Amino acid sequence: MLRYLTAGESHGEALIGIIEGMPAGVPLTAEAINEHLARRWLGYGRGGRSKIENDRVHIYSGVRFSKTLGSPIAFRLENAAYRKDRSGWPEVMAVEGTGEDVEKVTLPRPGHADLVGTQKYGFDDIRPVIDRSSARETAMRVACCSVARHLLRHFGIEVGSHVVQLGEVGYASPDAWNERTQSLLDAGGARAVYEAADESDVRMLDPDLTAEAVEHIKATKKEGDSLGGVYEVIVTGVPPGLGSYVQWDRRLDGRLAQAILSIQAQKAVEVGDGVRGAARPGSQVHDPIVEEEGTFRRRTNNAGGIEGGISTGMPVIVRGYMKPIPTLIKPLDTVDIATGEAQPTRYERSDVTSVPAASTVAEATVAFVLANAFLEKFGGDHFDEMRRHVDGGRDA
Ligand code: EPS
Repeated sequence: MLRYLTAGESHGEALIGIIEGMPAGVPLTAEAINEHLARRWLGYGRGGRSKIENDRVHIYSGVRFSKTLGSPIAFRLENAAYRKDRSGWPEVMAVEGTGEDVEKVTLPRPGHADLVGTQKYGFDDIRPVIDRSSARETAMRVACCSVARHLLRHFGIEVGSHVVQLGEVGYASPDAWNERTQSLLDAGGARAVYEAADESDVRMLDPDLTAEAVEHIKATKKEGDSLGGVYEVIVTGVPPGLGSYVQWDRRLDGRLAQAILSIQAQKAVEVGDGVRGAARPGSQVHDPIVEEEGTFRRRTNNAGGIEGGISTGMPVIVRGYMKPIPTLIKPLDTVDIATGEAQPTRYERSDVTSVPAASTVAEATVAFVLANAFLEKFGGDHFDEMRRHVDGGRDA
């Protein structure tokens, strides 16, 4: 089983991650991970921090001569913001000392972890909550999960995503983008989808919607506000039989939903046409089964590639819904935790939207879940052993 842990504060020295459970002998380089770290910074609407960071992972263990060893893989990612001249972060985030001279943050932002986190851990300063609950953590998550993603790639499984709604700008319904994604999937699987989305300033496949979304972000920025949105993650090359209906925590759809909702600011998940399907009669929802060239197929894929918590062999499709970022320029009502006085929130550097970034983080977390389900079925201690298991499974 694959598992990973991340550590690090947004304005601390660095982010640290460990992923364990990779078979030995899998080709892996830092460059393969850095590619996805760079993609996480894509998207119009990011704030000043995007000009400071240049995320490049340093691998400390678990890889030798560009191949995994089966041992834990340890990563480090620098926070360039910490090292920036006169940033003040080394003092604010000092590991030792009393912090007497450091100004406390006492105005919790509505919608953020600020208030609940401060209450839960008994702080009189919101800074530690801000720094660990920050989506900066997703940089290390992407690094760890990209290892899983590369394992899948060796078995022809690709994960891609595109944004389908940004604030109020979006497609009328999935029918409006399905044709576009289908032609990309036919041409090059989910990889073709993410590569096409990466060309757009907001990771939307439609150029007109891209232009509209950029204008929407600009106008929202002027208002001092923030935007959420929706993205779709598609996985191609998934063999049938991953996950199971026999126990709640083995259901693939449930595991994917948890992975998406574990990403900061995600509030809802949809598998296949889940939301639309809830309003339709069953005869219009369930994918008819047909026999083609000696195998079973579904004529449609409303189920998003999962039936009974098990992959069907059709593309896996999940959508994530992100709320607007809770750090706004426009003040919101709050209460000072030091004095109990009603106050407006204070301006802090932030992004207007990070839906395009969230879509790439979702790709990574979805890859992690699928790689785990893949290892459960076809796992081995070495890459070659896995390949034998996969070949055997294919024959079966
Ligand atoms: C974030 C606030 C911003 C974002 C950050 C997440 O950082 P800062 O407060 O330093 O301007 O840029 O995202 C990242 C640093 C990143 O790597 O994605 C927040 O409060 O969640």
